[in-house]
Amino acid sequence: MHCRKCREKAVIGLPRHNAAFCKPCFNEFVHDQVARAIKSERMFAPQDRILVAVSGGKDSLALWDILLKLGYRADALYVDLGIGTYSTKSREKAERFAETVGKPCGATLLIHTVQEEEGAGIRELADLIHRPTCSTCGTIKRYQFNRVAVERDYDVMATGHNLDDEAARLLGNVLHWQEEYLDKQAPTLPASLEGFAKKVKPLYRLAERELAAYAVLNRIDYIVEECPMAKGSKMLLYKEVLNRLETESPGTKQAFYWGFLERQTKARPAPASMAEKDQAVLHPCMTCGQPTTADICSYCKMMARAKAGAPH
Ligand code: Q46
Ligand code: ZN
Repeated sequence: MHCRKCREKAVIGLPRHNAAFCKPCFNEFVHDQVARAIKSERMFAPQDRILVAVSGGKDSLALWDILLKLGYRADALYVDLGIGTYSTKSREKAERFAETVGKPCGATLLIHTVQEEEGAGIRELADLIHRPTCSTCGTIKRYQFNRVAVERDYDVMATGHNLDDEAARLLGNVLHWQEEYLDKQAPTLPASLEGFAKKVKPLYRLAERELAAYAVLNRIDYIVEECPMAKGSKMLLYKEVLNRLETESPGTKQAFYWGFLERQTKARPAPASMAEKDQAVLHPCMTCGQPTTADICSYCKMMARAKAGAPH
Protein backbone atom coordinates (compact mmCIF):
# COMPACT_ATOMS: atom_id res chain seq x y z
CA MET A 1 0.00 0.00 0.00
CA HIS A 2 1.50 3.33 -1.09
CA CYS A 3 0.64 6.89 -0.18
CA ARG A 4 -1.69 8.48 -2.71
CA LYS A 5 0.23 11.76 -2.58
CA CYS A 6 3.93 10.93 -2.36
CA ARG A 7 4.08 7.16 -3.13
CA GLU A 8 5.97 6.47 0.12
CA LYS A 9 4.89 3.47 2.22
CA ALA A 10 1.36 4.16 3.54
CA VAL A 11 0.48 3.84 7.26
CA ILE A 12 -3.31 4.10 6.93
CA GLY A 13 -5.88 3.20 4.31
CA LEU A 14 -9.07 5.26 3.94
CA PRO A 15 -11.57 3.11 2.03
CA ARG A 16 -14.23 5.85 2.00
CA HIS A 17 -11.82 8.07 0.07
CA ASN A 18 -10.36 5.15 -1.85
CA ALA A 19 -6.94 6.30 -0.66
CA ALA A 20 -3.97 5.52 1.60
CA PHE A 21 -1.48 7.92 3.17
CA CYS A 22 1.96 8.00 4.79
CA LYS A 23 2.21 9.84 8.14
CA PRO A 24 3.06 13.38 6.90
CA CYS A 25 0.46 13.22 4.10
CA PHE A 26 -2.17 11.79 6.49
CA ASN A 27 -1.55 14.69 8.93
CA GLU A 28 -1.91 17.08 6.02
CA PHE A 29 -5.17 15.36 5.01
CA VAL A 30 -6.55 15.67 8.59
CA HIS A 31 -5.53 19.33 8.92
CA ASP A 32 -7.00 20.04 5.51
CA GLN A 33 -10.35 18.44 6.42
CA VAL A 34 -10.56 20.61 9.55
CA ALA A 35 -9.54 23.76 7.66
CA ARG A 36 -12.25 23.01 5.08
CA ALA A 37 -14.84 22.52 7.81
CA ILE A 38 -13.90 25.84 9.45
CA LYS A 39 -14.08 27.71 6.15
CA SER A 40 -17.16 26.17 4.58
CA GLU A 41 -19.25 26.31 7.78
CA ARG A 42 -17.94 29.79 8.73
CA MET A 43 -16.85 28.55 12.16
CA PHE A 44 -14.33 31.20 13.19
CA ALA A 45 -11.71 33.66 11.94
CA PRO A 46 -7.93 33.60 12.61
CA GLN A 47 -8.14 36.28 15.31
CA ASP A 48 -11.03 34.64 17.22
CA ARG A 49 -10.55 33.15 20.69
CA ILE A 50 -11.74 29.54 20.82
CA LEU A 51 -12.69 27.45 23.85
CA VAL A 52 -12.29 23.71 23.19
CA ALA A 53 -14.30 21.30 25.33
CA VAL A 54 -11.82 18.54 26.26
CA SER A 55 -12.59 15.23 27.95
CA GLY A 56 -9.14 13.59 27.86
CA GLY A 57 -10.35 11.37 24.98
CA LYS A 58 -8.80 11.16 21.49
CA ASP A 59 -11.25 13.38 19.64
CA SER A 60 -11.17 16.45 21.87
CA LEU A 61 -7.37 16.30 22.41
CA ALA A 62 -6.82 15.79 18.67
CA LEU A 63 -9.08 18.80 18.01
CA TRP A 64 -7.10 20.99 20.42
CA ASP A 65 -3.85 19.76 18.81
CA ILE A 66 -5.05 20.44 15.25
CA LEU A 67 -6.35 23.94 16.06
CA LEU A 68 -3.05 24.88 17.71
CA LYS A 69 -1.07 23.47 14.78
CA LEU A 70 -3.25 25.44 12.35
CA GLY A 71 -2.25 28.55 14.35
CA TYR A 72 -5.54 29.32 16.10
CA ARG A 73 -5.84 30.84 19.59
CA ALA A 74 -7.46 27.93 21.39
CA ASP A 75 -7.78 27.36 25.15
CA ALA A 76 -9.62 24.37 26.61
CA LEU A 77 -12.04 23.54 29.40
CA TYR A 78 -12.17 20.17 31.16
CA VAL A 79 -15.13 19.29 33.39
CA ASP A 80 -14.18 16.84 36.15
CA LEU A 81 -17.36 14.82 36.70
CA GLY A 82 -16.07 12.96 39.75
CA ILE A 83 -16.59 9.46 38.26
CA GLY A 84 -13.92 7.49 40.17
CA THR A 85 -10.78 6.42 38.31
CA TYR A 86 -12.26 7.35 34.93
CA SER A 87 -12.29 11.01 35.94
CA THR A 88 -8.88 10.87 37.66
CA LYS A 89 -7.25 9.30 34.60
CA SER A 90 -8.97 11.45 31.98
CA ARG A 91 -8.12 14.62 33.93
CA GLU A 92 -4.45 13.55 34.07
CA LYS A 93 -4.45 13.06 30.30
CA ALA A 94 -5.94 16.51 29.68
CA GLU A 95 -3.50 18.14 32.11
CA ARG A 96 -0.48 16.39 30.62
CA PHE A 97 -1.49 17.40 27.09
CA ALA A 98 -1.99 21.01 28.26
CA GLU A 99 1.48 21.02 29.83
CA THR A 100 3.34 19.43 26.91
CA VAL A 101 1.48 20.75 23.85
CA GLY A 102 -0.81 23.58 25.02
CA LYS A 103 1.59 25.59 27.18
CA PRO A 104 4.39 25.91 24.59
CA CYS A 105 1.75 27.37 22.22
CA GLY A 106 0.56 29.83 24.90
CA ALA A 107 -2.73 27.92 25.43
CA THR A 108 -4.40 27.40 28.82
CA LEU A 109 -6.47 24.55 30.27
CA LEU A 110 -9.34 25.61 32.53
CA ILE A 111 -10.85 23.07 34.91
CA HIS A 112 -14.33 22.90 36.42
CA THR A 113 -14.68 20.34 39.20
CA VAL A 114 -18.29 19.21 39.70
CA GLN A 115 -17.58 17.84 43.20
CA GLU A 116 -16.33 21.28 44.34
CA GLU A 117 -18.65 23.57 42.40
CA GLU A 118 -21.90 21.61 42.52
CA GLY A 119 -21.22 19.99 45.90
CA ALA A 120 -21.25 16.32 44.79
CA GLY A 121 -20.03 14.07 41.94
CA ILE A 122 -22.26 13.54 38.91
CA ARG A 123 -23.64 10.16 40.04
CA GLU A 124 -24.59 11.44 43.51
CA LEU A 125 -26.23 14.52 41.99
CA ALA A 126 -28.25 12.34 39.60
CA ASP A 127 -29.38 10.15 42.52
CA LEU A 128 -30.46 13.19 44.53
CA ILE A 129 -32.66 14.52 41.74
CA HIS A 130 -33.81 11.08 40.48
CA ARG A 131 -32.63 11.61 36.94
CA PRO A 132 -30.38 9.47 34.70
CA THR A 133 -26.67 10.26 35.14
CA CYS A 134 -26.14 11.15 31.48
CA SER A 135 -28.94 13.69 31.32
CA THR A 136 -27.71 15.32 34.56
CA CYS A 137 -24.20 15.33 33.07
CA GLY A 138 -25.44 16.86 29.80
CA THR A 139 -27.20 19.71 31.61
CA ILE A 140 -24.14 20.51 33.74
CA LYS A 141 -21.63 20.32 30.89
CA ARG A 142 -23.76 22.45 28.55
CA TYR A 143 -24.31 25.01 31.27
CA GLN A 144 -20.71 25.25 32.47
CA PHE A 145 -19.17 25.35 28.99
CA ASN A 146 -21.53 28.10 27.95
CA ARG A 147 -21.01 30.08 31.17
CA VAL A 148 -17.21 29.94 30.91
CA ALA A 149 -17.24 30.81 27.18
CA VAL A 150 -19.48 33.83 27.75
CA GLU A 151 -17.91 35.07 31.01
CA ARG A 152 -14.38 34.83 29.66
CA ASP A 153 -15.23 36.40 26.30
CA TYR A 154 -14.45 33.50 23.98
CA ASP A 155 -15.83 34.02 20.48
CA VAL A 156 -16.76 30.40 19.98
CA MET A 157 -16.94 27.03 21.72
CA ALA A 158 -15.60 23.97 19.85
CA THR A 159 -16.41 20.33 20.59
CA GLY A 160 -14.72 17.15 19.33
CA HIS A 161 -17.81 15.54 17.76
CA ASN A 162 -16.69 13.51 14.74
CA LEU A 163 -18.45 12.05 11.69
CA ASP A 164 -19.39 8.85 13.57
CA ASP A 165 -20.92 10.84 16.46
CA GLU A 166 -22.96 13.02 14.15
CA ALA A 167 -24.11 10.14 11.92
CA ALA A 168 -25.17 8.11 15.00
CA ARG A 169 -27.03 11.09 16.44
CA LEU A 170 -28.73 11.72 13.12
CA LEU A 171 -29.80 8.07 12.93
CA GLY A 172 -31.29 8.31 16.43
CA ASN A 173 -33.12 11.54 15.63
CA VAL A 174 -34.50 10.16 12.37
CA LEU A 175 -35.54 6.81 13.88
CA HIS A 176 -37.62 8.69 16.43
CA TRP A 177 -38.48 11.60 14.14
CA GLN A 178 -37.20 14.14 16.61
CA GLU A 179 -37.49 16.97 14.14
CA GLU A 180 -36.83 19.70 16.70
CA TYR A 181 -33.32 18.21 17.22
CA LEU A 182 -32.54 18.06 13.50
CA ASP A 183 -32.25 21.85 13.43
CA LYS A 184 -29.50 21.62 16.03
CA GLN A 185 -27.41 19.10 14.08
CA ALA A 186 -25.54 21.62 11.95
CA PRO A 187 -21.75 21.83 12.50
CA THR A 188 -22.12 25.54 13.33
CA LEU A 189 -24.75 26.87 15.71
CA PRO A 190 -24.78 30.66 15.86
CA ALA A 191 -24.75 32.58 19.14
CA SER A 192 -28.46 32.98 19.80
CA LEU A 193 -28.45 36.17 21.79
CA GLU A 194 -26.17 37.76 24.31
CA GLY A 195 -25.62 34.97 26.78
CA PHE A 196 -25.43 32.03 24.38
CA ALA A 197 -22.03 31.15 22.88
CA LYS A 198 -21.58 30.15 19.24
CA LYS A 199 -20.90 26.38 19.00
CA VAL A 200 -18.92 24.54 16.33
CA LYS A 201 -17.85 20.97 15.47
CA PRO A 202 -14.68 21.22 13.36
CA LEU A 203 -14.19 17.40 13.22
CA TYR A 204 -17.47 16.56 11.48
CA ARG A 205 -15.61 15.62 8.27
CA LEU A 206 -13.37 13.05 10.03
CA ALA A 207 -14.27 9.51 11.10
CA GLU A 208 -13.55 8.11 14.54
CA ARG A 209 -10.89 5.68 13.29
CA GLU A 210 -9.14 8.49 11.42
CA LEU A 211 -8.96 10.51 14.64
CA ALA A 212 -7.70 7.49 16.58
CA ALA A 213 -4.98 7.06 13.93
CA TYR A 214 -4.13 10.78 14.12
CA ALA A 215 -3.82 10.60 17.92
CA VAL A 216 -1.61 7.49 17.82
CA LEU A 217 0.62 8.72 14.98
CA ASN A 218 1.14 12.06 16.75
CA ARG A 219 1.75 10.47 20.16
CA ILE A 220 -1.24 12.13 21.78
CA ASP A 221 -1.65 10.38 25.13
CA TYR A 222 -5.43 9.99 25.58
CA ILE A 223 -7.79 7.93 27.75
CA VAL A 224 -8.83 4.88 25.75
CA GLU A 225 -11.72 3.75 27.98
CA GLU A 226 -15.13 5.28 27.39
CA CYS A 227 -16.93 6.89 30.32
CA PRO A 228 -18.37 3.92 32.30
CA MET A 229 -21.83 5.53 32.16
CA ALA A 230 -21.89 5.17 28.36
CA LYS A 231 -22.18 1.38 28.59
CA GLY A 232 -25.32 0.06 26.91
CA SER A 233 -26.22 3.51 25.52
CA LYS A 234 -28.29 3.84 22.34
CA MET A 235 -25.51 5.93 20.76
CA LEU A 236 -23.08 3.00 20.96
CA LEU A 237 -25.68 0.74 19.36
CA TYR A 238 -26.27 3.21 16.50
CA LYS A 239 -22.51 3.46 15.98
CA GLU A 240 -22.20 -0.33 15.78
CA VAL A 241 -24.98 -0.52 13.20
CA LEU A 242 -23.40 2.24 11.11
CA ASN A 243 -19.99 0.54 11.36
CA ARG A 244 -21.47 -2.64 9.92
CA LEU A 245 -22.93 -0.69 7.02
CA GLU A 246 -19.62 1.14 6.55
CA THR A 247 -17.70 -2.14 6.33
CA GLU A 248 -20.09 -3.43 3.67
CA SER A 249 -20.10 -0.18 1.72
CA PRO A 250 -17.44 2.40 2.61
CA GLY A 251 -18.70 5.97 2.58
CA THR A 252 -22.14 5.22 4.05
CA LYS A 253 -21.70 7.42 7.15
CA GLN A 254 -20.36 10.29 5.10
CA ALA A 255 -23.16 10.03 2.54
CA PHE A 256 -25.75 9.87 5.34
CA TYR A 257 -24.57 12.85 7.41
CA TRP A 258 -23.17 15.07 4.67
CA GLY A 259 -26.20 14.36 2.51
CA PHE A 260 -28.40 15.49 5.40
CA LEU A 261 -26.35 18.70 5.76
CA GLU A 262 -26.68 19.48 2.05
CA ARG A 263 -30.46 19.14 2.26
CA GLN A 264 -30.50 21.11 5.51
CA THR A 265 -28.60 24.02 3.95
CA LYS A 266 -31.34 24.37 1.37
CA ALA A 267 -34.14 24.07 3.91
CA ARG A 268 -32.43 25.55 6.99
CA PRO A 269 -33.51 29.01 8.09
CA ALA A 270 -30.73 31.61 7.68
CA PRO A 271 -28.66 32.08 10.88
CA ALA A 272 -30.19 35.54 11.39
CA SER A 273 -33.74 34.20 11.42
CA MET A 274 -32.73 31.31 13.67
CA ALA A 275 -31.25 33.85 16.09
CA GLU A 276 -34.43 35.91 15.90
CA LYS A 277 -36.53 32.83 16.60
CA ASP A 278 -34.40 32.02 19.66
CA GLN A 279 -34.50 35.60 20.91
CA ALA A 280 -38.26 35.49 20.85
CA VAL A 281 -38.37 32.53 23.26
CA LEU A 282 -35.22 32.99 25.34
CA HIS A 283 -34.75 35.35 28.27
CA PRO A 284 -32.34 35.54 31.22
CA CYS A 285 -32.81 33.00 34.03
CA MET A 286 -34.16 34.74 37.16
CA THR A 287 -31.54 33.01 39.32
CA CYS A 288 -28.31 33.04 37.27
CA GLY A 289 -28.96 35.25 34.23
CA GLN A 290 -28.10 32.60 31.62
CA PRO A 291 -30.54 32.27 28.69
CA THR A 292 -33.55 29.99 29.16
CA THR A 293 -37.07 29.45 27.83
CA ALA A 294 -38.57 29.20 31.36
CA ASP A 295 -38.34 31.63 34.31
CA ILE A 296 -35.57 29.54 35.86
CA CYS A 297 -33.07 27.60 33.74
CA SER A 298 -32.82 23.81 33.90
CA TYR A 299 -29.42 23.96 35.62
CA CYS A 300 -30.70 26.20 38.45
CA LYS A 301 -33.86 24.06 38.82
CA MET A 302 -31.69 20.97 39.03
CA MET A 303 -29.36 22.47 41.61
CA ALA A 304 -32.33 23.62 43.73
CA ARG A 305 -33.74 20.07 43.66
CA ALA A 306 -30.34 18.61 44.57
CA LYS A 307 -30.07 20.98 47.56
CA ALA A 308 -33.58 20.11 48.72
CA GLY A 309 -32.84 16.38 48.37
CA ALA A 310 -29.42 16.47 50.05
CA PRO A 311 -29.23 15.04 53.57
CA HIS A 312 -28.94 17.88 56.13
S1 Q46 B 1 -19.60 11.75 30.05
FE1 Q46 B 1 -21.53 12.29 30.96
FE2 Q46 B 1 -21.16 11.04 28.64
FE3 Q46 B 1 -20.32 9.88 30.89
S2 Q46 B 1 -21.93 10.54 32.29
FE4 Q46 B 1 -22.95 10.08 30.36
S3 Q46 B 1 -23.03 12.01 29.35
S4 Q46 B 1 -21.45 8.89 29.23
S5 Q46 B 1 -20.77 11.93 26.66
ZN1 ZN C 1 -30.09 29.63 35.91
